[in-house]
Amino acid sequence: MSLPAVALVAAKDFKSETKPVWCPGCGDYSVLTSLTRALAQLALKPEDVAVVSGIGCSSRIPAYTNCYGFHGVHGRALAVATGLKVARPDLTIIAAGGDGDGYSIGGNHFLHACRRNVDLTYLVMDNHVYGMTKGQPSPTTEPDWDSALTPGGTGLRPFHPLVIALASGANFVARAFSGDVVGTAEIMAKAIASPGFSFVEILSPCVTFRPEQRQWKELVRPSPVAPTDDPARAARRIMTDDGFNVGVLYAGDRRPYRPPIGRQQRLLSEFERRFAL
Ligand SMILES: Cc1ncc(C[n+]2csc(CCOP(=O)(O)OP(=O)(O)O)c2C)c(N)n1
Ligand code: SF4
Repeated sequence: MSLPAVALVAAKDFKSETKPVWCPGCGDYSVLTSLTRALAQLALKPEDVAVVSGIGCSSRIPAYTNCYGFHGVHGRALAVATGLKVARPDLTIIAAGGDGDGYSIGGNHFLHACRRNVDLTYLVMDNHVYGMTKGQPSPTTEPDWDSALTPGGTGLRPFHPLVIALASGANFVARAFSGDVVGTAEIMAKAIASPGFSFVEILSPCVTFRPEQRQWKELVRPSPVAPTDDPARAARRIMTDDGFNVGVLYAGDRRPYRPPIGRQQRLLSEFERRFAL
């Protein structure tokens, strides 16, 4: 049997030489490993992929890959990722970050990225806390989480990212657990391969500020049902599970939004003439 002319890229080839500065035991290490496995599984090459992030511990991820990377400003990963995909449709775009970055300061961008359904994949490493800035509650923090910064808890109802993504128009919605490296890689590969906006919420423990999240490994289980393409059924399932069912929960068939590029360029002088008083 003859060997392929070009060697296939292995997962390790997607890792950069930059050593992560995450705390020992942080779930984000495993997310990085799953991402590199998924990209290798899809037979992509590092130069085919751009990883775009905001700010936070989890948002450091682009630097740890060998792909094109953009470590931007807090909450704006999806704005950059959307623009990049529109300008460079040939690239596979991964936007990544934390629950604070994506659901708090970036919450509005999250809604509209789902609605636009541009072909990209959004990975949120959700640890229900702002890790980088030392443990403030995030939109997904439980209302009774007692901490030095929020004695007695916030008392606020948590944001429900999966159902919000579904209601806003995301075409692929999944939940994963960082501790299951192989399962998370498979979910990521499906998300990347699915056309349109794919959202993967990854439970990724912050062992420093939420050490109790180490127990998540006892709580997660594979979703007992196959993915559905019926948004109403998906919404009912997601609203009624306990947050620990892992797998692809919704796979739709909305056509991705692909605005034309290069055809509608106008000269600045044309606009100036139109707005002249
Ligand atoms: C405009 C702006 N506001 C606030 C901050 C401070 N800040 C940096 S990271 C962060 C939250 C990070 O939390 P999350 O996205 O959940 O990521 P994690 O560190 O938990 O991975 C905040 C509030 C900032 N860098 N920029
Ligand atoms: S503070 Fe939390 S989220 Fe940040 S690197 Fe440490 S364990 Fe991970």
